[in-house]
Amino acid sequence: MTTTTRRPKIQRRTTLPRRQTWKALQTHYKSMQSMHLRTLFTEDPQRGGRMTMEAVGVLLDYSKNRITDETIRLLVELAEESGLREGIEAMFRGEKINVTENRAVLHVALRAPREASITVDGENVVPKVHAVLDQMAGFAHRVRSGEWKGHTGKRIKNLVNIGIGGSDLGPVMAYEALKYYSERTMTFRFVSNVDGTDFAEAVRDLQADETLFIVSSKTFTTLETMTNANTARAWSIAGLGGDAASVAKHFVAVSTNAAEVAKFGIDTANMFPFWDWVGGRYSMFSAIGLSTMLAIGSEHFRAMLNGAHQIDEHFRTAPLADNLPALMGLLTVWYVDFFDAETVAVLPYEQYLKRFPAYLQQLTMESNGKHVTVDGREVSYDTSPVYWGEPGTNGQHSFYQLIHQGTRLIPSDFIAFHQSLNPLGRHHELLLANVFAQTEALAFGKTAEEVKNEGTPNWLVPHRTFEGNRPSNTIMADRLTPEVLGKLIALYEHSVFTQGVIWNIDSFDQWGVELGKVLAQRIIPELESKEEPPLPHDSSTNNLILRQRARGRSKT
Ligand code: G6Q
Repeated sequence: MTTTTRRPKIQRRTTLPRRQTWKALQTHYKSMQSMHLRTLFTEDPQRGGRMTMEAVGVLLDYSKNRITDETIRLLVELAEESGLREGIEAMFRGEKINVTENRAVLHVALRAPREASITVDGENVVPKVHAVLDQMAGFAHRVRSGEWKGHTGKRIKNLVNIGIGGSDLGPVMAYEALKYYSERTMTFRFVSNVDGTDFAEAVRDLQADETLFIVSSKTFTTLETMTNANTARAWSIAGLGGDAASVAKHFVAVSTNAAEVAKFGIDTANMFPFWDWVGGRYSMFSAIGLSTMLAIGSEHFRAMLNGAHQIDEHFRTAPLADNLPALMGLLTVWYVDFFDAETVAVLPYEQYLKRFPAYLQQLTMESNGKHVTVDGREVSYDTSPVYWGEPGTNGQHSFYQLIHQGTRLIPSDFIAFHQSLNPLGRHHELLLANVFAQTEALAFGKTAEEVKNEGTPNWLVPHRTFEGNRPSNTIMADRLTPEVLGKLIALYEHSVFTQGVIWNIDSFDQWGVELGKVLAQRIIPELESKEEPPLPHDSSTNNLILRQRARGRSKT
């Protein structure tokens, strides 16, 4: 992790709660606090249409939010006052907006068209991006066509991506999301956890002579990834008759760290680079997406980039009031800081998006889970909510109970597609009927009177009453294509950016995650050493270590 000792120049902004618009929003909130969505919809029969926006083929119906035109006006004003416009421009200009790591934040350059120009430290990075994309495309073609042979001359049939966090969650999510478009004659596996079970289960039915490993790590020093990579190398060499030269045909690397890649024994000719201005959780459109490209082919991969680029341009150019990601980010701020919402549910009604909530957890919470502003002052307001979710309709049969009738307010994003990739009988109509029914029920509920009129005995009425007024967004596109997936990801990335600008935090560092990377290092030798080690921890940690030494198998 690079840091500079000199504090960078940071523009000090008026503390958020002292801003005029923030105060105006507080006053406005008082009038909205008990305003019911039933009233808002009754008073304005056109609301559903009026509060629906479409941009580059993505529809956002935000009418079922606890807002009025005045709320939007104030939130947009807050965004202007907080410098969202300037923030967007600074990001696209390649300024080092990740101040604590002194880095530019340019995932948008990863999906810029060939002819674009985006400069970092005076260098146009777009040609480099396209050179790597071309390198990836050439490699993907050779593997998919069977031209790339394994050490024994066999065709590669299995692909295992080894990586963790940002070097895993995007690739897994994209593979699952785009499985429909994937090369079905190949098997794709993803190993992330240092728990040996992850590796063991991933390769148990694979043959080493048909298996290619992609070691994906920005730093190429991450404990989990390097442990799994070493285990994979041993497994692969053992399965290939003990010939270490086989590594050249069965291992490639994706990294920013050529020296460590070479040290591991992977020829840097088989390395796909990216750059320090690509954050881990923003890296799935870089070479970290190599497994995605191998699965879906380079044309589909480029379509995904193109989709993300369309949202980038929309975010950069659309007026804030008509700007999908900006609006989504501002609505999150509205619920978190005024309604005290602690979580946001993301509910994709698309089985292929089953890993999308897990991917979003990292994107949102690692980005905006911060308690100090960019200039190091403690915030006096809440920042990132907890994001969570599961695909519908499954969730309806479990945790939706709490969203409907619990004591917490959980703003929810419903994601759905007009067309199914697997149109079977009535399945898709039933699926979509559930999306629309859920958002309707959450917003409007069922009054005690309605429940009574159904003949419900009095004592049961409170249990069967739904107060409603539970906010939701409905996000729709025609069908889940690589291009649409690119759009969805960019939509949330920029929503996260918008939130970060309002909260005046660095959305692009992750010191809490860095801490996790060093903490275990101290305990590893205490578990592994033959001699009884001196244990300097608290009594609980010392006891746990002693018990593990006595009962675990790690003692050698
Ligand atoms: C992402 C985080 C983190 C990172 C992993 C893997 O923004 O920094 O999730 O991606 O820790 O790091 P490497 O790619 O360096 O192995």
